[in-house]
Amino acid sequence: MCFDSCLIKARLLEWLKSLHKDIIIKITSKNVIRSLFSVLHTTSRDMENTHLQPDLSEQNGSNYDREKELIAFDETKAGVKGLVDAGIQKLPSFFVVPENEVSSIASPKLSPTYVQIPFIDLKDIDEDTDRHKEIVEQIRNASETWGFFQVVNHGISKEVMEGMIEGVRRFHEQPTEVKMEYYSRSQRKKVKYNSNFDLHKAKVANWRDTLYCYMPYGDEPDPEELPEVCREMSVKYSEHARGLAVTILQLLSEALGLEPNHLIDIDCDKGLNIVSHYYPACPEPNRTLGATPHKDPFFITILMQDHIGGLQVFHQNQWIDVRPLPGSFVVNIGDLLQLISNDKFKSAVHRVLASHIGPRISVACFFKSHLSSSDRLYGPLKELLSDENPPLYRESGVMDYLIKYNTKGLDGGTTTLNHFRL
Ligand SMILES: O=C(O)CCC(=O)C(=O)O
Repeated sequence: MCFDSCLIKARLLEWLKSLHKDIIIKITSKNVIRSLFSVLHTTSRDMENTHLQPDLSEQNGSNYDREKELIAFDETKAGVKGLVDAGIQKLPSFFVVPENEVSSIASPKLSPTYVQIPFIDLKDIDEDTDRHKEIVEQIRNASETWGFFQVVNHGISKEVMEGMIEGVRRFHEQPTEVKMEYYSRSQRKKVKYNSNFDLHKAKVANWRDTLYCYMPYGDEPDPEELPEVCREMSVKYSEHARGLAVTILQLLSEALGLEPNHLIDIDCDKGLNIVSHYYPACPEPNRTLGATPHKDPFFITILMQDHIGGLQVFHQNQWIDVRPLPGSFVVNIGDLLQLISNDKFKSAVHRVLASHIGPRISVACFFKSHLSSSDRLYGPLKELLSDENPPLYRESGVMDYLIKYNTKGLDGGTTTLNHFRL
């Protein structure tokens, strides 16, 4: 048996013991994770039946050591998928949202069908001047009112989109012993995987695991650094996503009344983070979230989601479902674009619901400037300012912005922008 799986065994055992102090577990099975968690499941159910055992998710009493539990979970390097594979039926308490927030998760999932994020068809964008103007107008309207829109006829083929989703699935579904080689929280690693980037900062953990590939323009990782199971697709997908980002940033520049290349010229597309999420089916979806409400910190996000659904945007005081539309991308405005547009464009709060159905897979491409090669400061664009429209923010480097954003982790959508407001 390999060292890694012994380590997983030992850590899971320790964790289980800390949860169920009365259990003595003898490790005999090869399939350690599954058997250990079966014990957890069976024991917690049996004990519940005999009213002997407190609810695992309610261990907020004086004996509950949250940080210890987080560390034990992190050290398994198996992520949320590891818990699900092990047959867990009750959520560890660090995944459980506070009681006062449960109603918004458990309430009927579907928002009214007549309220949808704007849908923009990019067909003929370069063929016809009137059509081009119409699309710019739609993008302006969507960015001012929703901060979210969906695009179709964007030029990226179904094969590339499905190939990337499959590559992400292959990565997350390979044996833990293989996947754990990538498990890391180091800021320096361009390619890594973990569960909850903000595990030790956020109030509640999310029901998802994530693979991160930082692919800045001209400084991409050596392809050998990318996981073999999704290497080819990640490279191909990054090229296509970058092309689409250029188109969208040109349209956004025009929508701000600027030259088409304005946002490209100030490097809004140079740093690309491809963040590939895997949301396993959840045994108690009404008690946790796939992603806590948040705003994205960067300029724009281009998101591809599979057919499962669960993404919601907070609009006019209600959660609106972003329904999966085959072949489409979701585009949203990030905080930094809100800042440089001097609040003309909106960075909107969004979240992902957990579900009994899964896994759900999504791939978010975050566009920012390349952190290590740019010391550019970003403030409200001078071309947009006037006596009637004075600057609302002070200038900030992207790194400063991210440090501020990351100190809290996903935090329910309270805005980092306020720190930079004049
Ligand atoms: O998975 C999704 O649909 C959304 C992901 C997201 O909001 C994020 O990565 O910031």
